[in-house]
Amino acid sequence: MPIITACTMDCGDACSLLVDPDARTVRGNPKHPFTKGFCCKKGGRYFERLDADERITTPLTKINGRFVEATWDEAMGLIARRLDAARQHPETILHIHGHGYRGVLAKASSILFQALGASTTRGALCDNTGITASIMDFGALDHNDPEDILCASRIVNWGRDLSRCSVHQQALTARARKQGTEVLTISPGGDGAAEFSDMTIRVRPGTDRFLAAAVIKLFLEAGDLNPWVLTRTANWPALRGLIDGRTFHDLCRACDVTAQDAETVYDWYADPGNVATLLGWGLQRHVFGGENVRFINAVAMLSGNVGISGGGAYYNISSGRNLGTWTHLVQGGHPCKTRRALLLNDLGAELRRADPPVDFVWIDGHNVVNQVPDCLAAAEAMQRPFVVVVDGFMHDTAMLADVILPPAFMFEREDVLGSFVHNCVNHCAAAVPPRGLCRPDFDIVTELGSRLAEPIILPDAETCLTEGLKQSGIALDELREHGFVKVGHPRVAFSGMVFAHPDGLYRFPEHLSPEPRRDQDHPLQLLTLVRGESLHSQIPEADQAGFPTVWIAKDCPAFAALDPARDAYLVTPAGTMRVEVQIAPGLHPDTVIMRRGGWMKYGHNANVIIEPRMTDMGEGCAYYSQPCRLENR
Ligand SMILES: Nc1nc2c(c(=O)[nH]1)N[C@H]1C(S)=C(S)[C@@H](COP(=O)(O)OP(=O)(O)OC[C@H]3O[C@@H](n4cnc5c(=O)[nH]c(N)nc54)[C@H](O)[C@@H]3O)O[C@H]1N2
Ligand SMILES: Nc1nc2c(c(=O)[nH]1)N[C@H]1C(S)=C(S)[C@@H](COP(=O)(O)OP(=O)(O)OC[C@H]3O[C@@H](n4cnc5c(=O)[nH]c(N)nc54)[C@H](O)[C@@H]3O)O[C@H]1N2
Ligand SMILES: [Mo]
Repeated sequence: MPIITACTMDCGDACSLLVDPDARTVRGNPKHPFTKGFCCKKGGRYFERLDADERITTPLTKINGRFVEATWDEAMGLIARRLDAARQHPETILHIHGHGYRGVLAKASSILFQALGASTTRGALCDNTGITASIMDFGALDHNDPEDILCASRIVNWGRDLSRCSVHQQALTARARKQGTEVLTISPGGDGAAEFSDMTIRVRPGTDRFLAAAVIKLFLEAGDLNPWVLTRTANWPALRGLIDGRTFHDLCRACDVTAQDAETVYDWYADPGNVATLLGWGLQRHVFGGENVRFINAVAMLSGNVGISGGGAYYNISSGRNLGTWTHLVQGGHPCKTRRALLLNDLGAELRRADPPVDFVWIDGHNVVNQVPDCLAAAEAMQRPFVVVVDGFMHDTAMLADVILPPAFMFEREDVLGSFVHNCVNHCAAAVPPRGLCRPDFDIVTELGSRLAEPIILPDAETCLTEGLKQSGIALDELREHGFVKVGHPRVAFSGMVFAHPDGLYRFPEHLSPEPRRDQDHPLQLLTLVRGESLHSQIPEADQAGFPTVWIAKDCPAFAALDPARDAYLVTPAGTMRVEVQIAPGLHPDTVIMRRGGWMKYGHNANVIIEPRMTDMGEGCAYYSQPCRLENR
């Protein structure tokens, strides 16, 4: 009998899944309104990860530079002693938590270290730039129900890699197309988007704000802006001033599109019928990523496509919006009001500078040393403190640990979670027992709290789950039985163009920043994009043989200059990597694509040569503004 469970990986599709514990197979739950009976490659092959030979299934402690097996009692005793010592000065404790596993119980480590008053991280590697931008525009993070896209006459897929990052949104788009909805994709190209689009437009990466501004310019020139829409906005004169100050051709040149392409985008928004806009997360991983998002939202707004069915600007919703917290049920601890927070984007330098220095680090759900820019600096800085990593693989972060604790992964432990795309709360059931000595993170954290000299006592898991579900009125038993509950929200966000700012009005961006000048020695731009078959760095080690591949277009200047008979290197101001070069038809000529998540120990991690660069909003990470070149050596 298949068991209904759910994926807890960091992905907006957040699938409800049917797991056959005997056959060890996974498929999508046909009853779930978003999953609709199928799942992606990374979820479908998750048992490969659970059953992998290289999985760590016993606690390990490092002795004289080598990992040796330990009992849970030994490992936890050692950690509790080190934590008790560091607790004299709580800011010397650092907690680093990623979104490697999501859920209500998954919050346990953050809640424990908050109760300890430990240092934490600030800024974000993922989507915070676009979130900040969207909140500045709309006053809150919200979008129409994902299914409402079926009511659109046209869809503008502005930079989402649907076939890799969201197969369910891809399926919805395909359904819409069957009904006659047309799809336009705007991206740097080379992504295969033509397969699910009626039309594609290639933009210079990082510069979408200029394309959006050119479209607004055409609206102004045509004089067809809806006066009522303008009454729903607070600062139209400021945006208008920005657009008036630039020529249409300068705007097109800045984003490297033809006048005809910009006119096409204008037609898509200006023609009769409603237009839904999907905003990708890639376009905000640039130094002006926040402005990019704000200008795209502005096009959706000005064309009258916000607050209506079949329209809307889809960035994300908050995955926590349908769930509550259980922090208030914790006993013990004296959390400080203001915790020290180290900037994630430049973690190595932040750790080096930290005063008082960090003595104890707890890392869970995050291959952080692999994923931050300048990851060699992060690795170096991790040598000093006592480091505990809760993870099941010997990746770049785990290798630096003093103690590795093996967690039970999804399907092996229970949790409940939401999505940053749809409004279902899913139940992740423990469908199979944990392998070896692996234990749920919640149990590990609970035990750690209770072992401290001054204990911190967490409520039991049942209480936490019940508390987390209270706000949406979901009964845990009902959720356990059905596997998911859809939480009611208005189908249309910001209906009637009433926004969440106190005055109910929309806010336009008030700056249009020039794109930084290209460095002559590094004329290309490195995009480190997601791979379809795995999530971030959760890549089987066997797949990381040889040299990593990069893709360029045939009209990239490096293509003619490279001698295929000689070794190729990817070079940035931060360093050099040996690579294999392949062709991606349709890719912007100044762009190099590498699929992200490869490990340092195999020479596959681009973050070794990516410099820390901040985005304009939300302390995000501008990975994709990395200048580079390709050369033979
Ligand atoms: N299979 C798989 N799915 C995933 C993940 C994964 O690792 N693997 N990760 C999950 C997570 S945490 C996230 S954040 C999302 C990421 O999902 P996405 O944001 O979709 O992924 P990216 O590959 O970062 O970027 C998407 C697209 O943005 C385009 N792009 C880059 N720069 C620009 C630009 O300046 N303008 C425009 N218009 N387009 C641009 C690229 O062509 C790329 O195809 O996916 C989630 N889903
Ligand atoms: N160059 C470059 N780097 C990037 C990006 C980029 O665009 N370019 N994008 C960034 C983005 S969008 C993101 S979201 C981050 C992702 O960065 P991370 O959050 O570090 O992502 P993963 O590599 O998936 O690592 C998650 C880890 O969680 C572990 N894990 C899974 N389940 C559990 C569990 O139940 N318990 C515990 N304790 N651990 C578990 C996995 O084994 C894995 O090692 O990377 C960022 N890194
Ligand atoms: Mo992400």
